[in-house]
Amino acid sequence: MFFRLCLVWLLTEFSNSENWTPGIINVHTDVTQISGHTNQTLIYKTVPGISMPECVSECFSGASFYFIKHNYTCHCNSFIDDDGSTSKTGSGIMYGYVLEGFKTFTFQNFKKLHVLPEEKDCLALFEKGYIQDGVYIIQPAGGTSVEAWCDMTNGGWTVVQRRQDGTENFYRTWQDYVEGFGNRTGEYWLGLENIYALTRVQSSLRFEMETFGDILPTSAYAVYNTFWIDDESSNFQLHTSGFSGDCGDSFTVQNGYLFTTIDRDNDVYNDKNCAVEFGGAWWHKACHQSNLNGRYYAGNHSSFGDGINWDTCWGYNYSVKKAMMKVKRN
Ligand SMILES: [Ca+2]
Repeated sequence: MFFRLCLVWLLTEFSNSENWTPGIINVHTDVTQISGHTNQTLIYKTVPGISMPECVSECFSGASFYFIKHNYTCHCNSFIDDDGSTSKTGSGIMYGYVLEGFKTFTFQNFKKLHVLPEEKDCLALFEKGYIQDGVYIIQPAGGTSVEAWCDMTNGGWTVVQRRQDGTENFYRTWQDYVEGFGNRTGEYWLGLENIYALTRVQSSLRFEMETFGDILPTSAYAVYNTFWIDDESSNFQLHTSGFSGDCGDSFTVQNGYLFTTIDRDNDVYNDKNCAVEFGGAWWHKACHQSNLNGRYYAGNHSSFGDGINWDTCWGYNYSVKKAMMKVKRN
């Protein structure tokens, strides 16, 4: 796997970015502290006369560079893999405030910066001028910093769940679902704690799903203009309403129910655990009309209701190719 990671040190005032001046070329080799990136060499390159939004944009264009204004810096970095090739795919942005300035900057410092507050969600980043889809660090109010895929194309949605190729295991425990898991550039679950923190402000939830093209319709969406979950002491009880969409409402029926995982039965199905029965953690009743954390069956399946199902559209025997859940403040 090749990784490319963009690091953007946040400016407090973007409007002054035209005054930025180039830093010096620097090379770090000790980057193994960065989660998910090991055995790689990091190269900085200076680029003069570039604004913060341009810096972010450059992160996704394949260039790597570094620049500085006083103690505020913006990094976009490319990782070079062991075989010497650079990755042009994948993306990520991390950003923060360099307290100690460029001269003393190290990746140990970066790790400290990593946990400082950033924008609270993808919408806030979007409103700051970050218009490229990708991985950003967010810190929901009252929550902790977490990486999330931001859908900027559609105006700053924070992706909380994504299925697309079956590479990630979603048959997981309570603790995994609480904390989140997966690769932010691929399949992942953001974590119930993070979803709880994100939805403490009035938010909408949008589902987007896509089939393998062998069934109609080939895609569908559903939006709920009210969506929040309670905290862990309430087993992340679901609150949602205000459906609109183009292939039926398979989620409102879960409203008011608690989250159930394979090792934590909070559903109302006596004697059975819905997450075990249907292969996926969800706000199960007894049990579900939607099951987006279900098994990745890749289309038709003879088993009942244990795939990535959206019943009102494709029934209980078709597991979609792609599914996404994303949240945005109203
Ligand atoms: Ca049960």
